[in-house]
Amino acid sequence: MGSKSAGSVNPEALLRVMTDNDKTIQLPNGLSVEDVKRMYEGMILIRAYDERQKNLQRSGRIGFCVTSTGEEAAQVGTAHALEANDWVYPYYRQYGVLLYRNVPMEVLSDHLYGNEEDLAKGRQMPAHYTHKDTHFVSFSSVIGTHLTHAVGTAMAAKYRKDGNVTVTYIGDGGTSSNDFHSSLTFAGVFKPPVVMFIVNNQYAISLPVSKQCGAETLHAKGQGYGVPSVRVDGNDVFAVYQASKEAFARARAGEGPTLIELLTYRAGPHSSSDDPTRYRGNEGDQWMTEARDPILRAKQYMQTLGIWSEAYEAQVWEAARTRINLSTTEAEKRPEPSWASMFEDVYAEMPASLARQRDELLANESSFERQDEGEFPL
Ligand SMILES: Cc1ncc(C[n+]2csc(CCOP(=O)(O)OP(=O)(O)O)c2C)c(N)n1
Repeated sequence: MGSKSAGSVNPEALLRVMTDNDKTIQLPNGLSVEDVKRMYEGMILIRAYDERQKNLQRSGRIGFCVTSTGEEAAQVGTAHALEANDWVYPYYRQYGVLLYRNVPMEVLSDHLYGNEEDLAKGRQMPAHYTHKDTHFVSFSSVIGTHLTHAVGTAMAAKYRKDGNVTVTYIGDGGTSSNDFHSSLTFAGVFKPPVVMFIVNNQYAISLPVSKQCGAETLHAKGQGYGVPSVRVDGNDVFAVYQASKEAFARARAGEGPTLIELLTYRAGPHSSSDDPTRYRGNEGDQWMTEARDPILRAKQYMQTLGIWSEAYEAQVWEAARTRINLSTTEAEKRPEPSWASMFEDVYAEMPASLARQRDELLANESSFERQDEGEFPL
């Protein structure tokens, strides 16, 4: 890792495996050709999912969506290094990590529609995915609050000595939140097995990083808390994997937390309610090139290795699109959650006052109209 000591932060240092001119790179330790293909296919699945989400939203079939186009490596590179029982505290842009953990596609599609099979029962905003079986914890829209929960979960793993690592992700904007400070303060002192990824996609909605923070890099923030930190080319899937693997190994060995800044770019809008051309023109197009797009960069590397072909590419896209389209088509047919479900999961035994309200609502259901959610504000 570039910087193991919290005392040294070099703003020039950026961990990269795929360089601009040299396509004869050495794969990080332990990565096989099968791994490379799995990572590549994982990135394409995210992009295909985004393509579908966008189309569904623009044609009025879902209310809102969040995409992560251009940030696929910052998800897949981390997910490939995780063990099955590790805990994940994402924010709204890491559904690619969930996909990479082989959850059924329905988990994502049902949530997109907020239908009766949605694991959040339609009570969360879209893009607040959750999946208990893979330790993928639901996100609170209040930016940063999940960071302290992640550190707490890692603290529990330390007490239990169960060997699990907790990872959490926060955007560049989120590093200005109070909870970023609280979580790093605690992590620096008690040294639980937690790895915090700053997904520096260079914007917090319309605000560029230069207007969010006076420091030259965001990984520099780790130094003040005594947390070792490293800055990584977040569009280089192999570098992201290498930094993640090293940090997870340190955490499992009892050596405590790591802060990893993944430098990437949000090529699309903040959400389906945003129009980035209004604050940055066509800047985003410059990040979808062979030199910068994480998928195109990995593809060039695979071409050099002789493990990429047009037929392979077509087959990977076809499989991804078919899987996603079948699943979203089914999700669209499922009914919305029942009104009675609003009253569930609050108390182990429903108090009589709540039961009365539920019965009254159900007795008068036909006199209420369901409201379309319309445009979301974010
Ligand atoms: C505490 C809080 N403040 C403001 C918001 C509104 N908000 C939602 S997303 C967002 C931008 C977050 O940007 P960043 O952390 O860089 O992540 P990105 O969306 O770029 O991936 C803001 C300001 C919020 N949800 N919570």
